[in-house]
This record gives sequence, structure tokens and C-alpha cells, in this order.
Amino acid sequence: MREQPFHLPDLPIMNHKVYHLNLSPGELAPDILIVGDPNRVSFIAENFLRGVDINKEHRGLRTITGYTDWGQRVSITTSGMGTPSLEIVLNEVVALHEIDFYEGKRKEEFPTINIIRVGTSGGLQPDTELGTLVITEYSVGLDNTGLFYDAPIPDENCQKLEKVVKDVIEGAIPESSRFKGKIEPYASKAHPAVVKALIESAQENTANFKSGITVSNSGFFANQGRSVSRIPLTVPDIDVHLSRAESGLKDLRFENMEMEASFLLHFMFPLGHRAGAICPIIDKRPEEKFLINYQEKIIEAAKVALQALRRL
Ligand code: R1P
Repeated sequence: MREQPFHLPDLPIMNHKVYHLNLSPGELAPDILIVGDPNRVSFIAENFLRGVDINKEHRGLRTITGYTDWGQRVSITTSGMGTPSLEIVLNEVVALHEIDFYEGKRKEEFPTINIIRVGTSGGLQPDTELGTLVITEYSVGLDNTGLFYDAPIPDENCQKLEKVVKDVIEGAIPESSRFKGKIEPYASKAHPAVVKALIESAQENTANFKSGITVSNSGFFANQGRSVSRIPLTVPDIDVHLSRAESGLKDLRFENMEMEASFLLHFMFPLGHRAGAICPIIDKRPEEKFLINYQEKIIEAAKVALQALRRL
């Protein structure tokens, strides 16, 4: 990968804190859970962290740092909803570890960041039950945030996935649409060590889980096939088309849809940091099934993710 030089003025730092997360280096551990909802940060911390010494919030982005029962320092932080917000958070997460704020340059040595998304998602496969924890092996982004980071393609499976999803999307867009040909999927890969740690941890906890491919959408409604406004959808029934598509990857299906995994993996993988995602399925719209109270599932996913961080 061609390396881009670091320009200090590009990183907003105020009083030795990154602007959006409002954190100084040392306040964020290199082992991190990242969640969409700021209230989920407190909820998981209350259930799993002791000796909390950092609890900060700015612009809806809460971060709590403390210790697990086995004495591992872990931070839980917020992505907000969608890849544009996540892009801000991840740049600051990486800068907090890689940049020397006093010298104003990148450190020669920095720790490897392990970061696992604990999110919620919609199910795509009829035979995957509501409440199943989906461990992402690959993600396909239908957002365009990732397209602005020219990272090399991680492997040939990603190449296959980009083609499969492009064909599915194009096949579903009506000929008359002005956006035909304009949605450009990008595929990204979870770090294999994180996938392995999540699977082992899920097995140990006898969690109901599956590993699979996560589709990350750039929005919640039309982008995921929900028709609520009066405007026609560019890709009608996108969820149905994806659920029926063959991924072309052995044993892996398009299991779930959410809004962050694509960019998380796309951004962290080329930097040599390790990222993954575990998201319970909380709705299956074709069957009109919803998990109203999914907090129990969040606890289950967070426990699996924290124990995965222990293995890394
Ligand atoms: C939409 O309601 C949000 O929920 C899902 C989507 O990815 C999106 O962020 O994840 P979280 O529950 O982690 O926010």
C-alpha cells in the first residue's frame, strides 16, 4: 500500500484531546468494543467493566474505559449510526494510538488495536433464527465512505463478492432509474484472528451463532429496502435479492444487514490493526418478526466479544 504522509493540521486536537471523541492518548485502550448506540456503551460497561477511570462523552460519542474481571484494560466506544460517523471515530481511535500529540508526528512503534463491533442487524436468511449472533467474515459496503480510502483488496474472495453484489444490485435497479450503474459495492475482510477468537468464544459460551457475510448499507430505510416515504426505491426489495443470491464463497451466505461493518474492516485491515464484528439478528422483515427486547442478546454478544479480546 502506498503510504500517505501525516499532516498535523488535518487532525483536530484541542488541549491534547482529539476533538470528536474528546479523549487524550492513554484514555483509550488498544482493546476496544465499538457500538452504535451511546447508551449501549454504559449498558455494557455496567455489566462487564470494573475500575472505570474514563467516562467521557462529546457529540453523542461516549467512551468508557475500565477493566474486565480478568484484569484486561478495555474501552467501549461509540460509532454513531452509519459509516460517515464511524469514519470520524476510527481516524481518532487510530490517531490516539499512532500519533505522538506532543511531537506532532506518527510514532515509530504503537500497539496493535483490536476492535470488535457489537451491533444490531437485520437477518437475510429464512433459516437463521431471530437472536442468532452473526460473526462477520466478510462485509460488502454499499456506502461510499470506503471508496475514499484506496486500500488494496484483501483477497480474491473480496473480488468475487464485489462482482456478485454489483450484479445483484444492477439486476434489481429498474432500467428507467437515473442511478443505474452508479452503486459501487466494496468488499472488506474481518481479521482472521478476530474471527477465530469470536468463533471460539461463541462456542465456549454455547451461543447460538453463525459466521457469514454482512452487507453494510448507507442508510436504514430505502437503503435496506424499507419503503416508508413516497419516493420510489432505487433498489426495490434489495434485502430479498441479497438473501437469494449465492455469495460464491464456500459455506458463507449473506447473513445480515447493518450500517458499519464494511468501513470498520476496510479501514482497519490495511493498517495492520485487527477488526471484527458480532451482531445479533433483531429483525426478519419478510417474516414480520422483530425482537422487541434485544438487550439480552447484546449482553450475550458483548460477553463473546470481550472474551475474544482476551484471546487476541
Ligand atoms: C440503525 O438503527 C442502527 O442500528 C444498527 C445499524 O448498523 C445502525 O447503526 O447497529 P447499532 O445497533 O450498532 O447502531
